[in-house]
This record gives sequence, C-alpha cells and structure tokens, in this order.
Amino acid sequence: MAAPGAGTLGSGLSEPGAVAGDASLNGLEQDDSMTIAAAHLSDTKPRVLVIDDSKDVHRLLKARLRNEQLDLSHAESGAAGLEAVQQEAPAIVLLDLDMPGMDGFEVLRRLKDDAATIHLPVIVLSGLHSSQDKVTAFDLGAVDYITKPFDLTELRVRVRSALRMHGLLQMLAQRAQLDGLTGLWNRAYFDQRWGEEVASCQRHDRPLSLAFFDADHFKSLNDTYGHPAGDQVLIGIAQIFQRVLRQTDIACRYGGEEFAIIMPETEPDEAVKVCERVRDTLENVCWERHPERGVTCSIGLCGSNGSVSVDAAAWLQATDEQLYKAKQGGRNRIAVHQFGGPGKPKLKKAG
Ligand code: GH3
Ligand code: MG
Ligand code: MG
Repeated sequence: MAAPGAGTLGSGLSEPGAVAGDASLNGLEQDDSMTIAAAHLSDTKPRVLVIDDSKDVHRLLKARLRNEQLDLSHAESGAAGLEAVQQEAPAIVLLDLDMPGMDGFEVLRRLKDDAATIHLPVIVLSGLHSSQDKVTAFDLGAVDYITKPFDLTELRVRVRSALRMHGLLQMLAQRAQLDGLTGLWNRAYFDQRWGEEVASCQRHDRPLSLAFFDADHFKSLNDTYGHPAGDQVLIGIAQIFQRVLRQTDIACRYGGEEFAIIMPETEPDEAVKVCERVRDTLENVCWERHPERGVTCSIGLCGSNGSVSVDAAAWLQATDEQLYKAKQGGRNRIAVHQFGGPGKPKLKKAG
C-alpha cells in the first residue's frame, strides 16, 4: 500500500490469528507510525547540486565531498542549473554568483519566484566578498554564503547543516499530510491526490476506483467501551489496510471513522475483491478491549474501466451515495457503481 511509511501500524488486536489466517498484525506501537514516515525520508542519499561555471570547483567538490552521505551533481551555467533543479529535485544547491550569461543572483531570484523551489536551500559559493553581495544574496533567500577560496572543513559542516534543515522541512511537510492517530494519509492529502488521480485517469483513459469505508455503529462502540477503545479500533482498521491493500493503493483517513481508499489502475471488479478482503478481515478480528464485540464496516465503491468523464467532486459524491446504500442495505457490505458500466449499481452482501 502506498502508505506514508513502510512497516505496520500499532493495533489493539488481541488474536492476530483471528485475522483471516494472516500473519501477526502485532507490530509497532502507535507512535511509531510517525517515526516510520521520518525514516522513510532518509532512505536515499540527498542530492546536492553544484551550479558553477568553473570545472575546477566541480572537481574539487567531487573529491572533497566524496565521503559525505550525499549524491553530488553539477551544472556549469545558470540556465543548466535551473534545468537540473527541475530534473533532479536536489535537496540543496551550491550556487556560484559570478557566471557568464545568467548569473547566480538571477538563478536565486528565479528559484525563489517559483512555488516549487521557493523552499529549496541555496548556499552561495562565491568569489564576491563585498557586504553588498552578501546582503543581496541573503535578501534573495540564500541560507548561507561561503566565500572562495573556501575552507573545505567549513564547507562540509555548512553543507551538512543545510541538509539537516532540508530533512526537517521534508519531515514537517510530510507530517502535515499524515493523520496523527492512524499514521495514514489525512484528508488534506486525499483531496490533493484524488484530484490528481482523476485527472490522470482521464488523460490516459485508465481504470480508477475509489472506496469509502465507514465503521458500523461506531458511536455505540465508543459509548459502550469508551473513546480509547474506539481509537484502538481505528488504529486496527488502519493496520488492516496496511496488511491487505496493495502497494499502489492509497489509504487515507477521510475523517472520524471514515476512510477513503484510492485504487489507481484498478477496475471496479478488482477493487471489489480488495475491499471485500478488508471487510472480511475486519469482521473476523477479536479485539483486546472487547472480545465479545466485533466491528464491521460498510463500503461504498465507485470505479471506472477508463474513458469516463466524471469530475473528482461528482465521483466523490457518487461514492458517498454507494456508502449510504451499503448502510441502508444492512451494513457490513459493499455497494458498487461502475461509471459507464452495464446495469444498475450492485450491492454485495456480507458473507
Ligand atoms: P453508522 O453505522 O451509521 O456509520 O453509525 P456510526 O455510529 O458509526 O456513525 P455516527 O456518525 O453516528 O458516529 C460516528 C462516531 O465516530 C461518533 C464519533 O464520536 C466517533 N468518532 C469520530 N472520530 C473519532 C475518533 O478519532 N476516535 C473515536 N474513538 N471516535 C471517533
Ligand atoms: Mg460509522
Ligand atoms: Mg461516519
């Protein structure tokens, strides 16, 4: 599943074996979901892009930064540097100011004018020593200024410091898209991603399915066993998504006890099977805090085999209507609609 991080989520499940014969669902504690997301960020070495017209500088940096935990790439003009930023998405940029054609000030200006690169940390690496040049560079948004000829030890620690800042910014950006309780993607992320997936599905005539999961009678569960027990169930549901969904599925907490699963490249018939596995798994869980009471969910699913022009909002609404039908039909079941498909919406009963 395309979850925010790798690994399993914490749960309140007492009998892992009760989960459809699956391996243990006992995994990490609840707080680890955030740690997982952070760890995921540092999987690959950060890329450092050097933009400088001097081949000597590139050679020197390549030799001296060889043992650092980073991937170095280089561009020999301002224009090539801007191009490389687009292509390579570096973590930080080391930027010379004095270059023929587009100078470093202009490169910096353009990076800071572009919403996609406004937060990209830029360390100026320049032979210009005047205070005015430094003031201009910082005013334009540089995070650091190193004068040439540079002390290599100092350069290394400044690069490390900028990379640390980049890592923290990335982590904050990702946390802003995560649900604090379950570690799944949150509603804000869903809204953005769903729009992108619908646009992509229509551009390429590809299949796409969306499912809404809503826990049944959840208020009564909270009222009977307390809010912490309800929270454990939500965490457990997230863990089931983590286990049962595929790598490409995108699981989000839509709000409260409702979850949205985006299934790119998935025709409704296939999506039904995936959702049915989640439904069945949840139904068979024995919960530590209330072994006498199981939990079920109702699912609304809307999908397209491709070539369908429904906008993102209408698709959402249609999925919500299917969820309503599943609830009305007796809960613990899936109601399905296929856009452009034959026949009427189907209601798949539990069991
Ligand atoms: P239905 O089967 O029709 O969906 O009934 P329901 O009781 O699940 O639905 P309802 O909308 O009446 O109640 C949803 C409950 O979910 C009420 C709310 O307190 C609870 N809830 C929402 N967010 C959380 C949460 O983060 N933790 C806990 N424990 N409960 C939550
Ligand atoms: Mg509910
Ligand atoms: Mg609800």
